[in-house]
This record gives sequence, structure tokens and C-alpha cells, in this order.
Amino acid sequence: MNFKIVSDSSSNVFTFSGSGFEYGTVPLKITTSKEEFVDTPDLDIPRMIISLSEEKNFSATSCPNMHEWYEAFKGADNIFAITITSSLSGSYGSAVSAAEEYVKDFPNANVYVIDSLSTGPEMQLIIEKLGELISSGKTFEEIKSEIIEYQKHSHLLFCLQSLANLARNGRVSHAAAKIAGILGIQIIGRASAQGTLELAHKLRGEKKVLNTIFKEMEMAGFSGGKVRISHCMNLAYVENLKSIILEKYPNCDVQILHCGALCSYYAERGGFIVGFDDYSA
Ligand code: X90
Repeated sequence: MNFKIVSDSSSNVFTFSGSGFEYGTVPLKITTSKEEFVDTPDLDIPRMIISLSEEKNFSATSCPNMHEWYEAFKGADNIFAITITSSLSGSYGSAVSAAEEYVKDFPNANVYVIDSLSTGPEMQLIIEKLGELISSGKTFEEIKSEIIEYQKHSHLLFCLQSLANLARNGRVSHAAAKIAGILGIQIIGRASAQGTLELAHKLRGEKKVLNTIFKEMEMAGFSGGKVRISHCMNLAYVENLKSIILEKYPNCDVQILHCGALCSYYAERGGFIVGFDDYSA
């Protein structure tokens, strides 16, 4: 029983270890008229952000293809693959095609592809849960049904200062992006149950923004469960969110990560993403 967890790089999780499994990522890519950025852990994100701010003409992203997923599966016979929401990317489709090929070539292998219906830190929660389940010695089928159950209890909120790259790539409307472009306005939104991007508030001022996020978390059922936050060059701000959470739930497990390239590109400088589950601490 040789387990592997493979995620696309939108999870922002590039290294992960535990007993009984291997971990790997497949990168998404960001392309400008001058350069291609491959979302690997050694990529210099601040340099990419600066280069993007100088790029006036063109930028786009692309998801891993089937062969890249297939390569990442190699060597394992019990594979859990996890992708960014299929409503915004072709990553899930590529992973499913790779899984079909893989089980044709290795008939004893099991591959389950999870559509996270989300991205970033909610994927991180799912990866961590998979790690726990594998380490505890459960079977492939048991893990599969427990992870489907866990997904009903995990959530994602985001806070962005610009929607320009989301609009440029057709993921939100230009009208919404215009509002976000007003100086000081921050947009709070969530991943819907269907895995689509849902805009909820436009606000100004750190205190109001952070309190609104915390209120949204509680409205979604948060009561001191696990929290994972990914940010694009905005550590001080998300440290303050962490403090607000810990004030009410002192034992809460809150961890902060940097966004990788894909999430940095779409969240843009100052943006951050919050994943949490609705279990109690
Ligand atoms: O296949 C591709 O080229 C990737 C396209 C990804 C598009 C959107 C990524 C958004 C990342 C923004 C906030 C979180 C939104 C979550 C919605 C489900 C980060």
C-alpha cells in the first residue's frame, strides 16, 4: 500500500510530510508577454509581482496538463489528487484524464481526484486531513468517504484589493473589478458550495474588513476549528486577523502561509485567503 497525495500548486502547499505517504505538487503557470513563471517553491514571488506590475499588455495562467499529473502519480498505487475548483480551471479535468490513463496502465492502482471546489488554504485543510487519515492506517475507500464528508465542513473566504487579474482572465466581471480598483476598497468574498467565486462585501478600513471576515467565518459555522491563511505580501494584516481569532478562541490552530505564484497572481499584492473548518476546537 503505497500512498501519495498530489496537489496542484494553487494549494500553496509545496512540502508536506507524515507517516505512510509521499507528497507532490504539479505547477500552474503564469505567462506574460516577456516571461513564464512556473509555480514552484523556488520562484521569487516579489519579483514576479513587480514584473507583473510593469506588464501592461498581457498576462494569463494555465493549468497542468494530463501528462504533468500522470508524471506526479508515478511510483504510487494509492493516489489522492486534489485540484483547484473545476469551475475556474481545467486542472481537475486534466487530473481526471491522467487518473483514467494511470489505472489503465497500472490496473491495481487506485486514484481519486478531489475537486476542491475551492483553492489555496481550503485545499491545504483537505491535504492535511488526507495526511491524518492515511497515517491512521485507514483504507483507500475509508479515506475517500471521510474526505468527501470533510469537504462539507470546510470553507473559504478571501479579501482582495484588486480584481484586475481575475477580470483580465474572465473570472469576474469588469464592473466588479472597477469597484475593487477604487483606492482603499477591499472586496470580501467566498467560494460558493458549487465552487464558484462569490463576491459579498466591499469595504474600507482594516478594522472593518477584519471584523467582517471574522463575522463571515462564524456565520459559516466557524467555532474555533482549524484555520489556514495564505497571503500575498501582507503578513502584518493577516497576523491581526489571527489575533482576532485567538482572542475569542485561544486554543484555535491558526497557521499562516505565503501564497504561491498562482494565488499571488489572482489575489494580487495585499490579498489574502482564509480556509477554515466548522468543527469546534
Ligand atoms: O487554470 C488556470 O489558469 C487557473 C485559473 C484560476 C482562476 C482563479 C484563481 C483564484 C485564486 C483568488 C481568491 C479565491 C477565490 C476562490 C473561488 C472558488 C485566488
